[in-house]
Amino acid sequence: MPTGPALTPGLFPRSIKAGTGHVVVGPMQDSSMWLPDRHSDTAQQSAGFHRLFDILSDQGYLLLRGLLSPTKVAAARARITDHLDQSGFLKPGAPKDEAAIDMDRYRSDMLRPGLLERQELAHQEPLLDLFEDPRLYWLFQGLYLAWDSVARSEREGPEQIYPDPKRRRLDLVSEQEPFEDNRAAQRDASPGSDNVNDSDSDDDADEECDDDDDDNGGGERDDDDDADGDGEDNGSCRAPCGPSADISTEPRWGIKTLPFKWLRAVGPDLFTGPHLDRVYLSSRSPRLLTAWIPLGAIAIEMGSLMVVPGSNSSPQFHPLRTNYGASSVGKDGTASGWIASDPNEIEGKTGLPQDTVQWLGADYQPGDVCIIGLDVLHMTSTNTTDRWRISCDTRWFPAGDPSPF
Ligand SMILES: O=C(O)CCC(=O)C(=O)O
Ligand SMILES: [Fe+2]
Repeated sequence: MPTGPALTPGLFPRSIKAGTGHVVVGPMQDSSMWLPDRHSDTAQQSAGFHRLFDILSDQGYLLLRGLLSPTKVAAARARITDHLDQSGFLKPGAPKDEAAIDMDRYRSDMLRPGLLERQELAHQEPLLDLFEDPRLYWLFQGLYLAWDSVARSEREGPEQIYPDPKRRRLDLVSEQEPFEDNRAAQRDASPGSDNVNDSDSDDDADEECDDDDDDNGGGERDDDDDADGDGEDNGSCRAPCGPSADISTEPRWGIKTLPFKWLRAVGPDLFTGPHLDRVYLSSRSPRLLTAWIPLGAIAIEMGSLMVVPGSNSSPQFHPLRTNYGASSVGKDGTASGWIASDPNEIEGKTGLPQDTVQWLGADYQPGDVCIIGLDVLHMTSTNTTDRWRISCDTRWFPAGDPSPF
């Protein structure tokens, strides 16, 4: 078992291993109290989503505890642990649900689950049911409506919230959609029905992927920054270019989600290094948001998503956003896109004043989701346990915006 600093799980702030260094992590704030009641009227729902959008714009993240059904998370997790078991990645004799690692095998060979390349697995029913849960569509619809409304009022002065009756789709979501039956609803959705946005941008999912020098399925990092040496499932948000990248996805309620799912089983010593998603995910889709979904309980020590609050908005981080953030990496196979493997090196490498970078994290529970935008500095802590960290990043954008790929 890897060693780390003394741990006091559950208490914040606490010192944890992050990348190749150690940092002190404070607690992320749970914003789920601002989630409106799905059955409340449109004005109440939009007020809740405006509040959530404000927090996201200011802090760069939303921790939404209990957004998704823990039962659905358990079903998705069981599908992955079955797969890991059948592929020989679980410790023999240990309860499957623990996702305990056969450490001898882990240390002696370099075989890894490579879930990023298993898009057909990510698209199996219990997984896709979770990754494209109607609650996520509902959440992103509310956030993007708030975003539109704020942008409009910045352009045109203060306005009533959602005065345009065509935008009052929140009613449709809460009254007409069977929330527990999302896949069936999605299959039945047809252009022109009430559940589907009438945007004319449906061709964007079919656009050709030009990432021809990168066939790694969207996530492995490159060797020059590979602190742990194997680059497996600890990687970046690199553009997908594989068999599933061109599966078209129907817009629903004016929202699209990328069919590529960044499904990960991350082993001991591994992590995703500090980065902004903007460097991976093309600015063609500038309002792209990510929902990071833990498939099970993930304490920080198992390798969970951490953010630097305000790094997306604060003037202090302007140099980071405009220099590093404006670069585009991951296509030429030479740069991993991480700022550093040790988060303590970020200030030195980017010219920020010392101690500017303060991390927040969480011990995630099944059903919790973390939403991040393109410009918030984030990474994952290092997995210091002997279990697989299983999670998925899913990407969302308004159906009228261009697809990032
Ligand atoms: O889960 C991970 O390892 C990386 C997550 C991430 O960087 C993201 O969701 O954008
Ligand atoms: Fe990321």
